[in-house]
Amino acid sequence: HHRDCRVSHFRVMENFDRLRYSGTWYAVAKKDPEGLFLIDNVVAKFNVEPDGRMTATARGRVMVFRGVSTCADMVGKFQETDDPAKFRMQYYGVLSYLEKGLDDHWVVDTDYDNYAVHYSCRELAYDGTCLDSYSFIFSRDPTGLTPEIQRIVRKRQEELCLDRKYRVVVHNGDC
Ligand code: ODT
Repeated sequence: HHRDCRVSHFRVMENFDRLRYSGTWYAVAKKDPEGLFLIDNVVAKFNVEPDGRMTATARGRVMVFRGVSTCADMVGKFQETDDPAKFRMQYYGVLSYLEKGLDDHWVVDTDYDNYAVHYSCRELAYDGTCLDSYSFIFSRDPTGLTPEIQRIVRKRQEELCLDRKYRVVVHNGDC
């Protein structure tokens, strides 16, 4: 059969609970967008502010310009949409020369305690598929995911039409 790769048909987390999602997540795999930014040692910390809004910080090694990398702290604010698992992420670097922007930020799947699958499409094609996406696989444990959870994650990667597009994100203490 033919897989449905239209972004608007991708399933996301049902009844997403931002409080259970908060805390530290280690990126263990990533599908890069065009013009890679976050390279490795990526750690994201999600918070729920007193007013209920979700925010996050991310630290990691980033590409500053072609071939030059540095460790950076990024800050993100999340705007809500009609779907509780689909946000718009407004982000900027603590240092002005770092990337800034507004991206989709979808929580595709999570069990809150072990893994999370994130997805962002930056540019849609005429047919509703994605021309430029990035996606993070997050783990609560920096050493990785169990084989059982890896099976779930692989399924989600296929459903996002991104199977075999991911690379491993190393954590070696560089940042
Ligand atoms: O790495 C890339 O190539 C694209 C990513 C650019 C946006 C990074 C900005 C992060 C802002 C702080 C947010 C933290 C949480 C992020 C979780 C996942 C998506 C980046």
